[in-house]
Amino acid sequence: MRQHPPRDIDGALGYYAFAAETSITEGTYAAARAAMDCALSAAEHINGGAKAAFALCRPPGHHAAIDLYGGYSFINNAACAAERLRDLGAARVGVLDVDFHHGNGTQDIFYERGDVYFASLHGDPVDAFPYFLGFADEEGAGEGLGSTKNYPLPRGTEFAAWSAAMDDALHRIEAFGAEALVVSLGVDTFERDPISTFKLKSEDYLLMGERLKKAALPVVVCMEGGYGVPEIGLNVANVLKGIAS
Ligand code: 5XA
Ligand code: ZN
Repeated sequence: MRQHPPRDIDGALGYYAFAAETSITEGTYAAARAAMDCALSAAEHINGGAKAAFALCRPPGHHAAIDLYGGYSFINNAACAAERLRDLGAARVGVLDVDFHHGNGTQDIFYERGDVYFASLHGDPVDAFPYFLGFADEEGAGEGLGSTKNYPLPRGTEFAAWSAAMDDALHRIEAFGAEALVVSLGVDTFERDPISTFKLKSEDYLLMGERLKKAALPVVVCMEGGYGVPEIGLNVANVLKGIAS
């Protein structure tokens, strides 16, 4: 129980941070705010009739929880998009997180909500960031019980096993009755991503996009992680091509 946020900046930094790698600089708020606005615009595009919209959010957002930052995330762009879709009339929204890292922030935000289904495929938190959430036995609580689904996957996971999990997640989102979908897209699932351990190949991202298209829901794609390799753009473009095919 933590009921008294410190007034002192050093204390506040520790109080609101769940990880130690995320710096705050002079431009951080403006950038985080712009990323959120980008996600909100994407949500408004699909509410206006577009089948899909891509929000190239930087910084990313899926680790930002109700009152915690970390993992380079300050404002949860995908959660803001989902909430905007709800405000604009979607009765139920699905959020599918396909970044290598669990979307702990998104899960936290919607954990007790029965109107937003959150599913995440990610490295097993036993040995992958963000470590503290993302286990298979986290299923939501209160009105949200049954609206959270985690797929922790082992090191070295290849597309066959990965896509079977995505298929299951999309079936659940469909069964939930989602009227719109928000995808937290990280391409740090790529085989040569320097900080992750999955083994997806560039051509797999095309298949990922085609499967998302098959879900036949208007979709907002929010950019999350992906690091240090020249294939980042290709992999993202392949997902978008698949959705647009
Ligand atoms: O999806 N999240 C990330 O890619 C950030 C991971 C930060 C690890 N220190
Ligand atoms: Zn990531």
